[in-house]
Amino acid sequence: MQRLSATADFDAIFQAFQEDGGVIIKGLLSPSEVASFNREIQPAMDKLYTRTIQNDDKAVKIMGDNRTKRFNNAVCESETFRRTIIEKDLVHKMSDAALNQHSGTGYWLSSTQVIELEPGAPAQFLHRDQEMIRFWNSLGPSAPEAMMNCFVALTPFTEANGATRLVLGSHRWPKFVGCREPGFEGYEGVESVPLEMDTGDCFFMSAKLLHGGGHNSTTTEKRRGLSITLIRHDLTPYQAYAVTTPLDIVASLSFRAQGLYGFRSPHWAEDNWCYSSWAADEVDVGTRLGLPTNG
Ligand code: AKG
Repeated sequence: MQRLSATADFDAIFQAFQEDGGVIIKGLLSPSEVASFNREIQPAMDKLYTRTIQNDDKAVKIMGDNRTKRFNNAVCESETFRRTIIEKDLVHKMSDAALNQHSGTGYWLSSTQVIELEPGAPAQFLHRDQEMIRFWNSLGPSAPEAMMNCFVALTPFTEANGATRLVLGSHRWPKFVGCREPGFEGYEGVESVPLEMDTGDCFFMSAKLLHGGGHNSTTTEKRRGLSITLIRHDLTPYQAYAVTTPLDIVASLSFRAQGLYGFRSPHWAEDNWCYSSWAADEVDVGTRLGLPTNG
């Protein structure tokens, strides 16, 4: 995977993403942004439920056991997230380039998930993020991108502490078979490499690339990452943020971030007189709710 700076030529960044199925952006978050985000979410991380699925083999392979913590509500807990992280222009430029072709209805959030692997956490099974939309794999490698993951390292990512495993070139395999499909035999034995990153780096990943959380083989280190998954607006997100996010939090977000959370209706760029999906009585959702149009 290429490692580029956030200020590198955008076309070079996007070309690397398309060719390799992902690109690492060095230092997308500054050390102070990472430190304040980690501090702001820590009380919620400390209160996270203890998972009770450790005896269910299939669920463990998918979600991890009680040493894998998943936290979905950064928008409510973190001012740094609301003001800075969700406003990174590169995230929006990449989303626009990857997800806004063909229909032009834009993109919204599928999820924002902090994933912390505690010492001993088992490796996750290899999967493609687009398997969440079950038929997308059947469209093959040349299909438009359904989703894109911006995976930010909130601690160092090392092979030992469970850096995400990547199967290089798997976004171009001639046939994609989903783990829920009949006849799926798993990817055991497929060669993968660790996505080693410094704190603050971000991996922009195609939803066609096979990957999975690694095994944290250390006895003391926690590996923490923030997965921001964006999805074409035509598709249904993983997390129902439009149902669960309080309006006072939404009102504090920029217009563009309100849209990410489902509180704005997409505009069709070329014929915006047309009916839009996700509307409220044919008007913009945010207008109907009386949300402020923050810059
Ligand atoms: C997932 O939960 O779907 C992931 O791919 C997580 C990857 C990781 O934690 O490294």
